[in-house]
Amino acid sequence: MPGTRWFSAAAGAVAAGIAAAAGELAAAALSPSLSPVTAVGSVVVDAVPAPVKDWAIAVFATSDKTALLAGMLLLILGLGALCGLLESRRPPWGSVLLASFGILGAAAVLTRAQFSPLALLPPLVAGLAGVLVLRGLTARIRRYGQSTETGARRRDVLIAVGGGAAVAAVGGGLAAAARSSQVAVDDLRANLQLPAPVQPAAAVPAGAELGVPGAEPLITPNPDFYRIDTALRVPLINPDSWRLRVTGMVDREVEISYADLLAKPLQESWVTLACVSNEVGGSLIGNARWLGWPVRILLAEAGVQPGADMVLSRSEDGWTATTPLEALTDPRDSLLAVAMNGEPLPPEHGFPVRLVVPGLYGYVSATKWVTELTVSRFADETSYWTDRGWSERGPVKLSSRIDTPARGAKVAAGKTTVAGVAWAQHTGISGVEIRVDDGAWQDTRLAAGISADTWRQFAADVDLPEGEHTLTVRAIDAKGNVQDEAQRPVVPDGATGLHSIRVTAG
Ligand SMILES: Nc1nc2c(c(=O)[nH]1)N[C@H]1C(S)=C(S)[C@@H](COP(=O)(O)O)O[C@H]1N2
Ligand SMILES: [Mo]
Repeated sequence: MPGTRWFSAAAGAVAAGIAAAAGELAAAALSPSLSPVTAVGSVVVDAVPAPVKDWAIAVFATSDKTALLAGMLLLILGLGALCGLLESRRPPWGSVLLASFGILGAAAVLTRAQFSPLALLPPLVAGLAGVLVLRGLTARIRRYGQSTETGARRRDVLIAVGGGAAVAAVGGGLAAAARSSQVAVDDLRANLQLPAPVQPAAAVPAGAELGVPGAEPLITPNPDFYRIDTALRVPLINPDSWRLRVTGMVDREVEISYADLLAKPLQESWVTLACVSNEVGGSLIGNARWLGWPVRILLAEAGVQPGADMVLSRSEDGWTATTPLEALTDPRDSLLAVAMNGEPLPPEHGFPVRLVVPGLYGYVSATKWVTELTVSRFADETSYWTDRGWSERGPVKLSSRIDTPARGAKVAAGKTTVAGVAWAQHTGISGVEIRVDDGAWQDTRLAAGISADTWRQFAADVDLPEGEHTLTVRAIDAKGNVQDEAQRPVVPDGATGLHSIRVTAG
């Protein structure tokens, strides 16, 4: 039948267009910092030789991205047309080829620094949407090709292909709009000039970083910092329109802008942040240098009224935390933080502003994308996690973790270096001990600490005869409390127990 070939190519292009739009829209919702198209684009940029890359970066870096996007769009539609032709001649190979682009997209996502498991979904959604549309359209074209009443069948095909093209265009437009607001905020963030702290962070003492291979670094690089939140998409907040309001039991409500905040005398401190869901030995903990303004001063400006004992902080996406008032007003310098390790807060860590409270688990204190502080009373209000069975109070528990050797590792018999971290935020660590099997507790070399609010590294050389061994660690805090060895689950207020690992020496 004349024209079926064109129809097949058009059907493939439409299917690919819908696939791309679906993938980008899914990414806008699930993983704004990493979409299938950007992942594939970045892999290509990484793979091409330097001169081409320089050219590509120049194109990317200037605002002339339109040409590049148009090129990618043409490529997607062209490959789609190929899939359409293949599907009409040799089904199901067109669908297989289209699906394989989705899988390639997922593979590209895996290679990126911004990778998160959620970012794998959009390319798979794209592949699935593309295959469904391609199969539906191809079936219609086949019916037209085999039919005698070609007029009605032809109209059917035209409407389906045309409708599909419209869906792809609208979806693509929406995805592009979502993307451009993301890019706008990214640009604003990248071009921010942060003021120098009036009070810089304590210098890291020599010897605080033991540098034992396999152990976590003393300072967690931002891309490696654990991320925990309920936000399905990272809130995109333009710092120019961000406001923080102080409300509730205060003498006067206060509202500050981002510019107001940056104009305050900012200070920097090292704080180890931990999640209440961190299992003994887990990795939901990280240490960073935070730049911010003490919440204490803001609350004093608002004038806290007598009777208040709690501050409810609310984020742009509605999440809430309830923090004991004294943790925000005592000299521990809880911060309204704007920067992490010297750069504006990464979007997923609360850009433009978050709370950082030394000594408390994140769920009762570390509100990201914070927009409101309501001075209140524990008797009057609850928050996101305290409504779900978690404890009202969440002081971080004394704990320690073995980083190296890894669990289940095989090591050479003889001397082995055991190293890791211990923390007792806002109290400080005074010692860490290691035990081999049921032996006596042995002292470890405790690295210098940055402050009582940060974790400390330890290392010890232990002698392991050939065979299987259990290594156990325990910490002692600055008040002399020994880490609790009773095993308790993370609910309702944080796990206890000692971190033990099995290793084989041979
Ligand atoms: N807006 C918002 N802030 C939040 C959360 C959240 O779900 N939403 N989770 C909290 C929890 S439970 C923790 S442990 C810390 C984690 O901070 P991070 O993702 O920067 O490591 O953020 C806290 N702040
Ligand atoms: Mo958490």
